[in-house]
Amino acid sequence: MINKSQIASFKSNGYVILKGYLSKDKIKKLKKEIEIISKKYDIKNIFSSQKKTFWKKNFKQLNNLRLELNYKNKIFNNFFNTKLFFSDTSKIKNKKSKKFKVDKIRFNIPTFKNKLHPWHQDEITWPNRTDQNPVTFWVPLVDVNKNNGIEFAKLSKKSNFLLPHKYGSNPKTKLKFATFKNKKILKKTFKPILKTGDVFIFDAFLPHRSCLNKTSKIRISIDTRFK
Ligand SMILES: O=C(O)CCC(=O)C(=O)O
Ligand SMILES: [Fe+2]
Repeated sequence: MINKSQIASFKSNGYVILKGYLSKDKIKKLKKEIEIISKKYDIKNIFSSQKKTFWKKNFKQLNNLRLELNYKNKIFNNFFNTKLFFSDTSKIKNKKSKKFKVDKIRFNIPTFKNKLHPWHQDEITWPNRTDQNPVTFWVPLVDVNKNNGIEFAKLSKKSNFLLPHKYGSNPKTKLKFATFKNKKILKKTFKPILKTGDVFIFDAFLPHRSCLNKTSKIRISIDTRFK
């Protein structure tokens, strides 16, 4: 459960780290499910260290696996509706929370650059649902650090508006790969070190991007949202 000082910190900074927020057991069960479903896609030992050729060879099937987990899996769908996320969002917002239906399972595959999110604010990525200021619960299923995690801007003052973005070059993914026109604000950044069970929550205006995965293991994380 989120405490008062964490709520205060979230409000003044636009983010807060919640240490030991979920049980390790809960995360283990999600990983177990991934391992079970991954067999269907002929992917063995998905959470082990693997050579680059393994990730290359399985790239397509990993994407199919991710899509199944994201959109068709009961256990993950239940996780997207975790009661604790609802109740803590209510506490943060001082009103009854609702689901903001953007839930993603991210596969950050070793050394693959092309699917990584460049610097952005999440507000740009849902043009039909702006001004709702959802809270994102970013949940790593493996330990993360500067070599496989996520990077945030450390601003002198919390941002409350959308900064100018330029769109991605592919019309199909132009919003997904939108990035800041002016990168000067990104002088100071931080990459949280998180253990399984820790959760990072942030608002729609906090600039962030994916770290390149420099390890030999996949980084899987979930981002799920409430308003
Ligand atoms: O997990 C990542 O690498 C980036 C995720 C992201 O941009 C988000 O959760 O909004
Ligand atoms: Fe994002």
